[in-house]
Amino acid sequence: MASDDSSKTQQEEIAGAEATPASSKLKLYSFWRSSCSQRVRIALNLKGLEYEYRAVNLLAKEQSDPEFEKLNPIKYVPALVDGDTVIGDSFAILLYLEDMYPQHPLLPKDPKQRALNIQIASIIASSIQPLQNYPVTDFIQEKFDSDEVIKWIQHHINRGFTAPQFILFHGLIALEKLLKGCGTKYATGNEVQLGDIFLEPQIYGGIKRFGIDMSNYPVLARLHEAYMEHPAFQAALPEKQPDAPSS
Ligand SMILES: N[C@@H](CCC(=O)N[C@@H](CS)C(=O)NCC(=O)O)C(=O)O
Repeated sequence: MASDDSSKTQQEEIAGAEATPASSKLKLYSFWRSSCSQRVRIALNLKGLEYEYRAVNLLAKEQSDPEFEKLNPIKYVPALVDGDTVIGDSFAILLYLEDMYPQHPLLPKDPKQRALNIQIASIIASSIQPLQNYPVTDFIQEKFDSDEVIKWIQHHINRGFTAPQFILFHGLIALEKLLKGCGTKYATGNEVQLGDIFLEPQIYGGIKRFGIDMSNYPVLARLHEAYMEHPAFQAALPEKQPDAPSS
């Protein structure tokens, strides 16, 4: 689904992106291991949208390249270029895609279900992922040793999955308990929706990178298995991306 144009320099690619007419293919600036990029990859796949994959190597600090900074002043991936529209935040990108490309809707019409999806997304985007981001972990690593860094990340991922922020808007039930009761294939229904798009990259990264024990979260563990069977999620996996290391 994704294509890589590795023959060009990043600057040439960005210059190309800026000059691109509105009708041409979407361009996603992404890093293979970035959970925020993974969210957008899942949504693009779900909506059947072809895109060019523009790798930004976070480990080589390419996010600080002045040309990339023009696209996204906060120097984070992902960034999406759609003609002359440039968006540099995964949540904003997903809402933009939802408005522009309504096929496979990500947000249900029912206000409660809609709020639940946004709540799941917001908790992950605001209260979990930012605490494991490189600027934070690099700072901690400077101050402490690497064992302390992994403990910090595990603490915040665990806390995020069970903490009071996971209380639903219409009742004081934690998200894990509510999802336990829902019995649908995915978090908020039998179709993949916005909440799922945020959940899976967080769960996947938690397992693969941070050693989170999912047996503490049976509902989330079951959902993870369902996501792993879904082609849109499979194609968005970190190791399937063109910039992923081969080994
Ligand atoms: N709120 C932003 C957060 C983006 C973000 O934190 N991206 C990370 C990768 S998942 C990043 O680019 N980090 C760059 C860095 O750590 O310097 C979004 O959802 O897009």
